[in-house]
Amino acid sequence: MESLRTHYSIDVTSKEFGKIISVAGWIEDIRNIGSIAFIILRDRKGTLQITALKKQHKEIFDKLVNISRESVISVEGLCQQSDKARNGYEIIPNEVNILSNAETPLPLGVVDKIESELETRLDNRFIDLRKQEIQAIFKIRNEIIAAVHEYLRKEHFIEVHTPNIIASSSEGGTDVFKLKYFEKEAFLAQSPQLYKQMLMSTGLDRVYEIAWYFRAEEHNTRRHLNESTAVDLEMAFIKDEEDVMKILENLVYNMWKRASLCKEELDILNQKVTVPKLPFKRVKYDDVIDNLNKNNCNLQWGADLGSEEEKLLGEIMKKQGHEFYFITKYPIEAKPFYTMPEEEKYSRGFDLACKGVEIASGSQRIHDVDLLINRLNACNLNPKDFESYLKAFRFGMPPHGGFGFGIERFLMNLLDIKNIRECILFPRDRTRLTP
Ligand code: AMO
Repeated sequence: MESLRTHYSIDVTSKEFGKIISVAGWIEDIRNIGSIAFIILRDRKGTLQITALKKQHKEIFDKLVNISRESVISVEGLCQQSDKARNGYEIIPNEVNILSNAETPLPLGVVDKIESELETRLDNRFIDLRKQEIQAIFKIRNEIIAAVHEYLRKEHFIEVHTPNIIASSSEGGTDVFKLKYFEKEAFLAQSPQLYKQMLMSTGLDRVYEIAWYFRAEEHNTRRHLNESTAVDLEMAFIKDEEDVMKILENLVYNMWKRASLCKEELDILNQKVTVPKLPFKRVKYDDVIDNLNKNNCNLQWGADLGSEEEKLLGEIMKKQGHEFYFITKYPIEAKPFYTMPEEEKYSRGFDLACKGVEIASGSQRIHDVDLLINRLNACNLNPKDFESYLKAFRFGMPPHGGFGFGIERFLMNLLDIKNIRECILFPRDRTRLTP
């Protein structure tokens, strides 16, 4: 089915040569060499050249050379082949309309050679996003999200939407944004954890959500956001966490594969994407600690890995040929209250890392309500605050598990982007609340 086009969004092909066509976009550049002017117009497809000849149409020539850069115009004119023009054709205008004037000076250049500071770029994100290399990130993001829907629906997961305004903290931690909810206190959800688990008691036994995470951690790092997105998933009737890990690695594989098909965008970003091989390596937490301590770390059993240790582990694993690896059998004390314990000290919790950065974490969950209450108490949480969640475990709850997989972390790894703020349109961090 052909998509609905607006009047101006023409993909110029050789079929248009010799015809009068209409185009519209932003003025990227104006080169006036006296008798002739070259105007580069940009739209979502790329750029094209408008060639204005003074002696042919003085009024139009004057109008075009006096418009400020980044103004929006529409042009009607003859499309003709030209070996000298950037795309092999040019448009000779016979009508020009200014749709919106850009003020001067611009807060940020679109095609300037000088690189601006990230802060300036984010302050002026609407202009930053006009750059083709920045747009490329979000076009790839769009593709990988499409791959998520495609793969998970094929595996019979249904997409759900759970509340973001909630009454008790979803991850049990203190890093929650509080807000006033009429007479009550509420929180912004750290994840859909409690709701996706409650859904496991309903018979909707495979669910996923493209979720918002709100985290009030005061960190200010290149890989943390205070508002981020994730693919969050839960599935019932599992044998153990291995069933969940299989879905996760296949999901990652499909997302990576879809990204590898974005040739145009990857070229713009000068990136190559190599689709990973399945299955991903599984390493037990105990072996990770041993391995790191053999490499001059001094980690106590039970500790969570810091970013430096994660990085070192990434290097060790890479030498062994593994860019992706699961860390499995975490100590129960290092995992949230809902994680299924195993034996005395361990759990059925895992992380998935890529090149030394955690990109997902998940587990088999506790489905027995008494054990869940024990774990809440052990984590110094009050079961009373979780009553509406616990209720769903009292009337038939199957064994289940799931994971949360950070979309911005994924993009950082996929495209080798150094700062996570580049991977979300309007980042929220410790100091940024606008735009
Ligand atoms: P966790 O807290 O480990 O697990 O989060 C899961 C994944 O989400 C991403 N992520 C973040 N990305 C950017 N900035 C942040 N502040 C941030 N916090 C998390 C990471 C991380 O691996 N409920 C569990 C998941 C589950 O067990 O289903 C959870 O939220 O990629």
